[in-house]
Amino acid sequence: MHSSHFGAFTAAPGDDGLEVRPYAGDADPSPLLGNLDVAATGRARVDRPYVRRGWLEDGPGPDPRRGRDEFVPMDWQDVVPLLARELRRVYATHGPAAVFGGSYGWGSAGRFHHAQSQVHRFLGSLGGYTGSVETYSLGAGRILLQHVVGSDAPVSAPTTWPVLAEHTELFVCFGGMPPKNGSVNSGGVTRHRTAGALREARRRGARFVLVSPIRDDLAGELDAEWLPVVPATDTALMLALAYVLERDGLADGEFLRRYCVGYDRVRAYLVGEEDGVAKSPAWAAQVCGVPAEEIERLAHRMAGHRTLVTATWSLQRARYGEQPVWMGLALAAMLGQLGVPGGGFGHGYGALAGVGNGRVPGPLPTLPRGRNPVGAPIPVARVADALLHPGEPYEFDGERRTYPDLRLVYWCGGNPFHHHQDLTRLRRAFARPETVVVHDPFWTASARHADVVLPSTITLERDDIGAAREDDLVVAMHRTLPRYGEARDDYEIFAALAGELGVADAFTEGRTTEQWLRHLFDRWRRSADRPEDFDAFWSAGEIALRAEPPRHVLFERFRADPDAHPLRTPSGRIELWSSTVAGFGYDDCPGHPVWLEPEEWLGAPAAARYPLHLVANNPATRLHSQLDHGGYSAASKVRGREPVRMHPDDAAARGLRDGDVVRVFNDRGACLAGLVCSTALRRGVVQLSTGAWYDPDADGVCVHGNPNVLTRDVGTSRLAQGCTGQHALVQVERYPGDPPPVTAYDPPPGAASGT
Ligand SMILES: Nc1nc2c(c(=O)[nH]1)N[C@H]1C(S)=C(S)[C@@H](COP(=O)(O)OP(=O)(O)OC[C@H]3O[C@@H](n4cnc5c(=O)[nH]c(N)nc54)[C@H](O)[C@@H]3O)O[C@H]1N2
Ligand SMILES: Nc1nc2c(c(=O)[nH]1)N[C@H]1C(S)=C(S)[C@@H](COP(=O)(O)OP(=O)(O)OC[C@H]3O[C@@H](n4cnc5c(=O)[nH]c(N)nc54)[C@H](O)[C@@H]3O)O[C@H]1N2
Ligand SMILES: [Mo]
Repeated sequence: MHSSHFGAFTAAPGDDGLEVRPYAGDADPSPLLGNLDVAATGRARVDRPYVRRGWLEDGPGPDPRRGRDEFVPMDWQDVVPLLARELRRVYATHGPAAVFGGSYGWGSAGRFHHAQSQVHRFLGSLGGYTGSVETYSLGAGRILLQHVVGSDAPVSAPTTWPVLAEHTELFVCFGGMPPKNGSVNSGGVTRHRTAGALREARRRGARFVLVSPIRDDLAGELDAEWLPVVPATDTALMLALAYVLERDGLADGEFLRRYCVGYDRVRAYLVGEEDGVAKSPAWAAQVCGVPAEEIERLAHRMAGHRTLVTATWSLQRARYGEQPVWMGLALAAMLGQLGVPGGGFGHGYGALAGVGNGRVPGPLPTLPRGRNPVGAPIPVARVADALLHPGEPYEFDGERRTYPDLRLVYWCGGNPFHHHQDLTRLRRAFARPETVVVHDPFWTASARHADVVLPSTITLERDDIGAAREDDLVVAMHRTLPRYGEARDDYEIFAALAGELGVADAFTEGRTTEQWLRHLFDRWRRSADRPEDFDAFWSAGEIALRAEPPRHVLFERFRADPDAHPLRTPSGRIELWSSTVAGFGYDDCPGHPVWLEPEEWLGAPAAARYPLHLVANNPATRLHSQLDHGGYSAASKVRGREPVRMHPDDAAARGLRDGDVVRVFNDRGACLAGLVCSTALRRGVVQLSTGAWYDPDADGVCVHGNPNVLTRDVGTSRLAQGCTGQHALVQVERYPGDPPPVTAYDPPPGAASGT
């Protein structure tokens, strides 16, 4: 057995590369397994340690050549003392806060070789590091929910699938529940249940409303009614639905009085007492493009049925992303069905396979991350700001903070040149530190922008234990492939560095990898009170933690008795108006949900020059940037470029045809992509998913199709400072002449090419 973020499987080297068979117990295995074919090849792999020539010859220091320089091959025996010396210098001269070890990223499944835990333990053993908080996934949603319901329960403990499948009559899905996304779960997923649960609900007679600019955000078999909303305007639509409920006496006054605070403020805003604008269907229709009559009708349907309001995480991965989450919750509160089986609110159903599967009780076998005495982590998506503006102040969740002075960046298990916005700016930011270290199995753009590149093994090249919070099994991840080239496990790399730096005992605790696996297993077994022993587990390949997801209803206890089970908010109630948030005085996130016009949407002045709204969503054919050169991802490319989808009318207006190589651009940058015409898109909207490996030409144009050259590097608001990468305004035109070759998977100058 083995495990990945997109499913468990068995694999063996075969005649045509790696032969992969999905785990037999998985009724709905992920097509992303189709990218593993390249795992047995050396394509795009880092074969040995490398050091950037400019850094080697001129020493550490800010350097605009990062990402354009050539590399010098090194032996492990030379690179380990070299890097150890540099770490010693930086810690001694600048202290631990000067080391950025946030190292955001998904890495691979597997609890011991979890790259971020490894790098955090290692840097912790050296005295600590500046870390990061929150995620690119749902930074705004989680921080907002902490304030308004006192926890992230709508994300981490939402009503589970069996309950929805049985009780929900109407699913109103803002952003849908994209089938492509349910295939993935952080830490692994052995049984994919999302599609099956939705099918069951449909069979029972549940109806679905999809509110999204893109039709395929819900499975076709669910027969959804599609409301092709203008991107970034969901809050306006939600406000108008709420307005109708209020106007027509359909709001549940009893629920709002007993379980919520601040509805009077929301009501005043809805009816126009606050700002003179009634948030009527006619008002919203002008903003969101959904006709007023349809808004009226939907509001009445919602009030007349057991209704689940669900919002994808994409809604909050955009400017003012706090608002649709808050307003979605407020809308559900007005329906009075929070805490009722099948009704209420969810945030992120379908975003990950685990959402709605319920949590397994008790601990999991995980590697302790160790201590980090350095406080004041940065909000994760503010990394370029931190590098570019050391010592400058910024606002975050009610605090005024100062960016640290970062001198060394250490990344292990993430790909910032995949996940961050405005990559041209990120390049400038990466020119600032004195040293950048990256561990990765592959020559990613982040590795290319490093000074020291250390080749990690891939998960198939090592033994590990797989487990995830919302999954049914603990998986024995058996080593399947020999190591490529001179790749080493991150653990071994850190152990060697720790030895050189005199902290071996603190880091390794004297254990080999195998001893660690047994140790983590035994510790888990004791605390979870399990009978199995390691050897039996290892040969069986799996341990079942449960057979089925539990039946759980969000806010059920709170509903039963809000005095005995108050929420962890200042009022103990759902805060539709938050005195805490209001007290921060942020005009970009005031005290109750509001419609705020983002700088980039189809109604903004900027749309005169860039009239298309880009949806840069998570990719259907891979996990982020991982295995972009794998078979399933490669098959989706158009003339070697990432597909950009567009409505045929928008294409015709530009004289474009299916299969054209096009240039997608705005003031921040440009990329090439391959055109796919599709009526699944609302007119005026184009979709270019994330994850094509960044491949900048001399002018910084990504010739492969990474949308993060186009997105804007700005926080959701001063409250959450979340990632806003989902949206940008762009224009699209035909690329004249022969497009340049894509070289993203070829090694950089000086490095050997894998086979
Ligand atoms: N425009 C835009 N941008 C976005 C988003 C968006 O919606 N729009 N979505 C955002 C979201 S939600 C997320 S979560 C981020 C994801 O961003 P990331 O998590 O950074 O993306 P991955 O491609 O998964 O990067 C993981 C890296 O770890 C490496 N790796 C795998 N296994 C190992 C290992 O064992 N050891 C080491 N050292 N490395 C390993 C992989 O090769 C890969 O380079 O992207 C964000 N970026
Ligand atoms: N196959 C695959 N699955 C994944 C991932 C992956 O890389 N590949 N990444 C995983 C990760 S880390 C995360 S965080 C989740 C992310 O989960 P989400 O954030 O939910 O995923 P996205 O695909 O970015 O966006 C979902 C859909 O929202 C719609 N949308 C965009 N903007 C708007 C808007 O303004 N209004 C409305 N109503 N809809 C909008 C888009 O059409 C898009 O397809 O996905 C996870 N699942
Ligand atoms: Mo994410």
